[in-house]
Amino acid sequence: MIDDAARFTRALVCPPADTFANGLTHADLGPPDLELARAQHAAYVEALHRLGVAVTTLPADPAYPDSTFVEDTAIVTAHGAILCRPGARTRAGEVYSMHAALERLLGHEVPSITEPGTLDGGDICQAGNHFFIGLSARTNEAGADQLARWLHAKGHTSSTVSIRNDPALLHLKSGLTWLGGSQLLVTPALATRATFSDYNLTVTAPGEEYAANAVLINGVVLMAEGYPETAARVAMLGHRVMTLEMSEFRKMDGGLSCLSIRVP
Ligand code: CIR
Repeated sequence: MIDDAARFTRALVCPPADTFANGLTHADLGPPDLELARAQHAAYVEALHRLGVAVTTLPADPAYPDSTFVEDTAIVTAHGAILCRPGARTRAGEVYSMHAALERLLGHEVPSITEPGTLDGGDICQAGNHFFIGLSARTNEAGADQLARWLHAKGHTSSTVSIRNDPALLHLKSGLTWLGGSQLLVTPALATRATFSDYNLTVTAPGEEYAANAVLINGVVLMAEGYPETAARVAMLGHRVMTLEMSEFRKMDGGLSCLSIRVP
């Protein structure tokens, strides 16, 4: 049975721009290969199509090298959408094109996180009706508080999880994925957090922490290619797993979830 919160009919994406290699990164894995990144992005879009998702593609904007990581610009739930206010200065302007695209797609006005709040979509993990809100170098308390109030008004619950002492995680979802029901996929560092104690945790295999960022969509778990032990652990839960090459996005600190905004 597919969890309602993991059913999606539409998604928004944005292919890597010519300036992709100028984006923010601490990965130390060398510069990305733009053509390969574009091929990997195309395969990602193709996978969404195969899962029954209608994909809206925003034009690549060279003014924003990180704009392919669309997930950071908005939160979309079955009850509406809210625009983020990205914590990195160079990414702030990415929200304008997303705002227009979302309002067009949803057919209604989309509110926004406002100053002094900052919030990146990568810090927001929906787990059914509950939302984990990561407090990070990008998402501050004011942003988390604004989102929590918006979510509660829509009937959702939420709680915050600080990742500020975990330098390996850029965003909360860099180390956390909801796999439906009470299942979470987590890195070893997050597995010890009391906030997840009521969940069934699948922990990434040693050296495979990058695989913690995955997406459950229409009954399939999309995972990064190259992390076989973690993929096997997820499959052991009974999930259908589909893997995608993400090497060029990893070089820019991006995970699989960052490449799309999924819309119910
Ligand atoms: C950044 O540092 O903002 C981008 N280079 C990577 C963003 C990845 N987004 C995500 O994990 N949600």
